[in-house]
Amino acid sequence: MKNLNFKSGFVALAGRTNVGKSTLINNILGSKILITSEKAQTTRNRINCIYNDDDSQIIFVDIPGFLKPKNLLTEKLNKLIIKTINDSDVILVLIDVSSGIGSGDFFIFNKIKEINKSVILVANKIDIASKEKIEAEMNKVKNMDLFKEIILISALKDKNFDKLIKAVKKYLPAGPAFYPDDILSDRPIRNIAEDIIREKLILKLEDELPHSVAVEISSFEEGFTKENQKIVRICAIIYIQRKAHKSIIIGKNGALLKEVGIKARTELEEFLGSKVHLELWVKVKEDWTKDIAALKDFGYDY
Ligand SMILES: Nc1nc2c(ncn2[C@@H]2O[C@H](COP(=O)(O)OP(=O)(O)OP(=O)(O)O)[C@@H](O)[C@H]2O)c(=O)[nH]1
Ligand SMILES: [Mg+2]
Repeated sequence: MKNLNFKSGFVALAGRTNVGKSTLINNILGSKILITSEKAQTTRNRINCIYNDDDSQIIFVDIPGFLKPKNLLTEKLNKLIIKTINDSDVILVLIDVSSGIGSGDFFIFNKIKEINKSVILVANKIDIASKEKIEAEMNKVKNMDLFKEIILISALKDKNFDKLIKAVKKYLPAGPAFYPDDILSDRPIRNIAEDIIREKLILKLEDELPHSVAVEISSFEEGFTKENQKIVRICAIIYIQRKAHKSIIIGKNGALLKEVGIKARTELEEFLGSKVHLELWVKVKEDWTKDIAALKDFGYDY
């Protein structure tokens, strides 16, 4: 029977880089569909992640964190953020209470003010912030009329998700589900695989390097081993923008690339539910973060 009280809509997650947007979505859905890291600019796409319960379908839209524009890539990513929040029904603005609310957060609040939507402030990382710190941070925002609600959570420790879902539902429009109820994300498997490899890579890299790698799967073939076991053979290319970075990515005697390969393969096997053979290549694409054709190739031109 049709449920006339059913609600459904798109909920964008805005916020600085590293505040825990992707971690929150993964843990609400109970499945690692998004990559996360303590480095900036981990998320580089807009990704719909689908939460279902008896009376709603909430499509959480993960997006990159707002970045200081410094090349074409960051400009494109910022554009994607604005477009996504404009297209959403509800906006969750995440802040990190442990590091505190700063000018980067206020910049985002001001951007969102220009858009007429229901906005919920989600104060994350309460597991590593003292009561006093949380109170001090909340004092900075409690008189702002931008937020319909303020919810304190820990994305990592699954704290207060019920309160958050309840708050989101209040502002979600009535209407039928957009997606079938048995899918978690609308992302092609290849993209997820590319991100899994990029995550393992950025976790090992320092400074600016994580921001200048891109991963592209050049072949993805399903087959069977001699023992008749399912196997996926994946060949991926890691693009860097300077020749000088090649030796860093490969590591001494190939050690770094090997470690990344093993970690990525293990997670890909879990994700794909089959054996995986993974081959990684490193190629230089000079200044690709400033090159429109390269951005298009990597799927970063929106
Ligand atoms: N202690 C603690 N750490 C958290 C929490 N939520 C996220 N983190 C950590 O914060 C880091 C950043 O998390 P992400 O989910 O990648 O952050 P993001 O906002 O998606 O970052 P971008 O994709 O770069 O915009 C990771 O190391 C997470 O483990 C939390 O509730 N508590
Ligand atoms: Mg992210």
